[in-house]
Amino acid sequence: MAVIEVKHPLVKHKIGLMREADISTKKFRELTGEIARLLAYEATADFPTEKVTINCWSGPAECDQIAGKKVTVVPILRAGLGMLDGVLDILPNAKVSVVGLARDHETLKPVNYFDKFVGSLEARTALIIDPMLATAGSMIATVDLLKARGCKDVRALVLVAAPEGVKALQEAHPDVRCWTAAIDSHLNDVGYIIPGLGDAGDKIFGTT
Ligand code: U5P
Repeated sequence: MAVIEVKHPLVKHKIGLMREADISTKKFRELTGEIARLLAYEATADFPTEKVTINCWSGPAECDQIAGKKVTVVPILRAGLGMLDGVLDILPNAKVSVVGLARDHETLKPVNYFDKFVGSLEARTALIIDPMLATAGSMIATVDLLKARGCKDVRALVLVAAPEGVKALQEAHPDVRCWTAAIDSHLNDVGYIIPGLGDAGDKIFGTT
């Protein structure tokens, strides 16, 4: 299953709150960050750990430590930036790579206008963040860019996915796992997710 719907009650509650039509920018931003944190928690559940001995107040103690997992978080500009702080809250040492993709409103296809990747991606887990998986064009293009640079472990976090995007991502990149807070009904004829959240970038940046 390449797209995993997180069914935790906190996630379901928070994504429901985000659907309110008259939600404030402040509330939308806060909930984006809170859900991003919970999705990152789920998406890192299989990270391997190793035993290390530390100097505890009571003497030497054996503890678990994440074993050599290096992460780069990859926000897709600009809406993905809204999820960045939440993910970095629980992965404070992660590097950040940035991909700028804009949607051509006529073709609905993503246009890559900027990217900046951290050093060696071969040894890193990439966690792509973008609030919406609609056609999945942006996500697929970002995975293409990461794989072309040698990244072997690519994961994604989105708030809401459309069935059309789920199918497209699975077909293009069956090895990529994507955690989502909801899988919605469908895409409308201009590529918005229904019921969805509207334009997530506009809501996070207060554009409208
Ligand atoms: N997008 C929304 N709301 C939608 C559908 C798409 O904000 O209902 C934006 C997101 O910002 C996301 C991009 O970055 O479009 C994903 O589109 P796509 O490439 O998956 O079609």
